[in-house]
Amino acid sequence: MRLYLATSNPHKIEELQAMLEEAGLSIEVLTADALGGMPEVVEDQDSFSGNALKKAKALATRLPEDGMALADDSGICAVALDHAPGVYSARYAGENASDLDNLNKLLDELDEIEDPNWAGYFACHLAAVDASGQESVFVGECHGNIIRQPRGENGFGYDPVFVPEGHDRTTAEMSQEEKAELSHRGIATRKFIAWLKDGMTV
Ligand code: ITT
Repeated sequence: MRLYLATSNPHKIEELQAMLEEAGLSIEVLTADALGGMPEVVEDQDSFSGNALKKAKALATRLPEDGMALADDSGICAVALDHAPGVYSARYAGENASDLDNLNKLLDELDEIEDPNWAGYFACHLAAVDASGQESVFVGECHGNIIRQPRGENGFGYDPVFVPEGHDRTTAEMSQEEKAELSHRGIATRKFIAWLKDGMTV
């Protein structure tokens, strides 16, 4: 079987590839580039699962018979902001916003609130779609706190302002392996790997 990662985010590709390769599955892990690139997808669904399925299905139209498309829709949810930015995490500060713009917008929104609740969580919904159109979704969440002063150089996106429950470092201060142990993407990916191992001859 060949698995095609339906994402154009290089950080997600790196994290997913590392976890899938470490799992020792006898599958080939490729990116959308092997199928001519990731098709343009408008992420207009109101749920992570809806957007993840939309991305996986878009790439699945190009799959070879033994292929499977895997898409990740993820984001950060702040309790004090009624779970925003959520599905809008990648464009919270506008359509072409950078990770830094989005992170600053999150901190600005929280600063608007007097004595805000800093609790939040990352969510990752992984959608798998095979060449016959069969769909499955795997969910992971990582709960913790958002912090006012960004810390750390690793990871991407909102990592510098997120400290997982039971830890005192941000996910940007952790190695990729440490982050994968506890992250939303790590949890969802391990569920996907278990499902693959359970149901398929790989
Ligand atoms: P694709 O749609 O091509 O996969 P994207 O970056 O646009 O890439 P999303 O629409 O799923 O992905 O948006 C996710 C955003 O949420 C991402 O841009 C980050 O800002 C944030 N995010 C998701 N996972 C994260 C993580 O592990 N660490 C930090 N920020 C994360």
